[in-house]
Amino acid sequence: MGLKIAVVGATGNVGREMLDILDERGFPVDEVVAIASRRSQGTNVSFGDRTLKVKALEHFDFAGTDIALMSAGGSVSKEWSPKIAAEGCVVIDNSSAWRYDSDVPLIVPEVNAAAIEGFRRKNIIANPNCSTAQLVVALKPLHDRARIKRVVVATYQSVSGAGKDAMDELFNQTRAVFVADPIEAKKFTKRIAFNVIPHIDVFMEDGTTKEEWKMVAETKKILDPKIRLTATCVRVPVFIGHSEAVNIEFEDPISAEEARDILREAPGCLVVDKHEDGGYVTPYECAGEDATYISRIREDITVENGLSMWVVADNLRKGAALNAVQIAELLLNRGLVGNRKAA
Ligand code: 11C
Repeated sequence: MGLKIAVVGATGNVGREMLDILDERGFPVDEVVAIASRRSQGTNVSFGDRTLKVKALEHFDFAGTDIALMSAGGSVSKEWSPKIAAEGCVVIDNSSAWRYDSDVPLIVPEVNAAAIEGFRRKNIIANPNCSTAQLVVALKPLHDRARIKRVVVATYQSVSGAGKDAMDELFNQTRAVFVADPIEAKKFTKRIAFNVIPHIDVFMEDGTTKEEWKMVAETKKILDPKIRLTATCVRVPVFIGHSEAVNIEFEDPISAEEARDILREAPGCLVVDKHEDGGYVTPYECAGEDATYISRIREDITVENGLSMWVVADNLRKGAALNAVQIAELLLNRGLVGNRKAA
């Protein structure tokens, strides 16, 4: 028997991707329900070759639903996840609302699958921020081999991370540049077309941004609290795909060649690292793909046991929807869902 799955936030960038991925991966569902705010009630979304009519969150009874894939933002999740979880439906939440709660596991299946058992405490599982997800997939196998001490990362994040309106803003501004129309910036603090903006999410008191803080806190929770990490997060005029320039210091020696071999075998990783023109992956090429791509692996001789590399992934997939569906698969494979009677 298949499961009953609700996708909450089904009309957004990530919600639509969740529906596509459930279908693509043949997730065993008896029923998929598309849910969004009252504003979107009655609109249609696609699930494979089917069309689902969107239901309003406020009117939906979650009793009898096995898993809710939530991508409706932090404040909706804060209010609704505990209510949904109390109905016996496991919530896999894509927002930052629950990530730092010690009673909620923060899961990247390739990295810390065993921690999923902790979901029983609140019936909620958190999905990490997109920039963290792809980073820890690439760091984990190297950490297992040579123990990471410190990471310095600069991100190049696509506008889709900021939602559909942000994608429209990049499109409209780019067009406006070509036809000499005035440039309007609403979603971003400065013009994003033909520009880069070193600011994602709100500023913290110490001058870092929340996006940078999340990378630190989430890497520690998912991978190892001893890892020291510093990030500079930058928005770039790319529609889909986050890129990261990563510098790592290890406790033990590790060569670029060994790192390449380890990453070639690592779950979720794909190494494309030819030392020639085009022998690396760019975000444009990773859009629509599931893997975390790793290129430009090289030794950093300015520190003891240092490596640098380039990590790229589709932020809507591995950074959000795919990771959430992989968590649902993990629940299923471990027999942690699917034993409920339909309401
Ligand atoms: C961005 N990483 O690119 C953000 C989007 O905490 O889930 C995801 C924010 C989050 O703007």
